[in-house]
Amino acid sequence: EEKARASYEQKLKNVQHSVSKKLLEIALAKKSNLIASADVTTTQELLALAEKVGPHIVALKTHIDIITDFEYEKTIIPLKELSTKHQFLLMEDRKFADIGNTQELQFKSGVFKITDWADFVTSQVIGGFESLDCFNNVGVVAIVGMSSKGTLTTSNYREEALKIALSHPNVIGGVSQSPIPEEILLFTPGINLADSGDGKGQQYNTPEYVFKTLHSDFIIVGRGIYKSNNPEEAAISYKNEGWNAYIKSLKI
Ligand code: 5FU
Repeated sequence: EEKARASYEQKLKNVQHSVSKKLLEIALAKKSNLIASADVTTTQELLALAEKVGPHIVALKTHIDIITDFEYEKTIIPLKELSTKHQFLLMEDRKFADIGNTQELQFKSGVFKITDWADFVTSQVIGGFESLDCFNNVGVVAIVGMSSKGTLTTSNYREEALKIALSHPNVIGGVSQSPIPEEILLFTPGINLADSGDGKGQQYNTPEYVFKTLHSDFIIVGRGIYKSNNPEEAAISYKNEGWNAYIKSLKI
């Protein structure tokens, strides 16, 4: 028997973490569940993309370590300004995967100083519960299951990963290609309307599929947007597809 998903309004009443609240508030205000993945390699491309897609997204996901000309002042300060101007959060997809002490150093030190600007980060939970303690000023999205072919995130792994995700106060949600308990938010990458894969192991689904079958909360779209001839138009399409699929999934 299928059960109707919890709405963003219902989730907003139940979530505790301030970052979860912000994400849900932005989703409702913009009628968007879209996170754009900015997998571009220069500051100029990053800022140009943020300017174009900013009004249509709830968050911009970065891999900040792929920016060739990264400079805190030239990259992060204007990016922060754009996030305020267009009301979106910054999600750094660092996928931390070490012991707590090392993750803390990677989070707070080096050139990126992720702790100073990210609203939320992704982390593997392979290092165990305490490895997530250092992220106490941001939200954590736990990697529960990956979208790539042959991933080792088997059902046993996912079950154990979820135990950590559900019990750790810093965790706001999980990345997964399977349903997860509705107490935390579900972020689903591997979304593309035109392709089913990328020839490098990525596997794609449509927004319609993931809202219906996984009860996802947020879709993450990379190449579908930033590789498009018109990234703003593409963002609007994914935003509308995602929102319509969400509305449909509210009905049993
Ligand atoms: F955790 C994950 C995952 O399981 N699959 C992913 O694809 C993260 N990702 C990220 O989402 C990946 O690192 C890319 O940044 C993005 C997907 O990009 P695409 O261009 O839409 O395939």
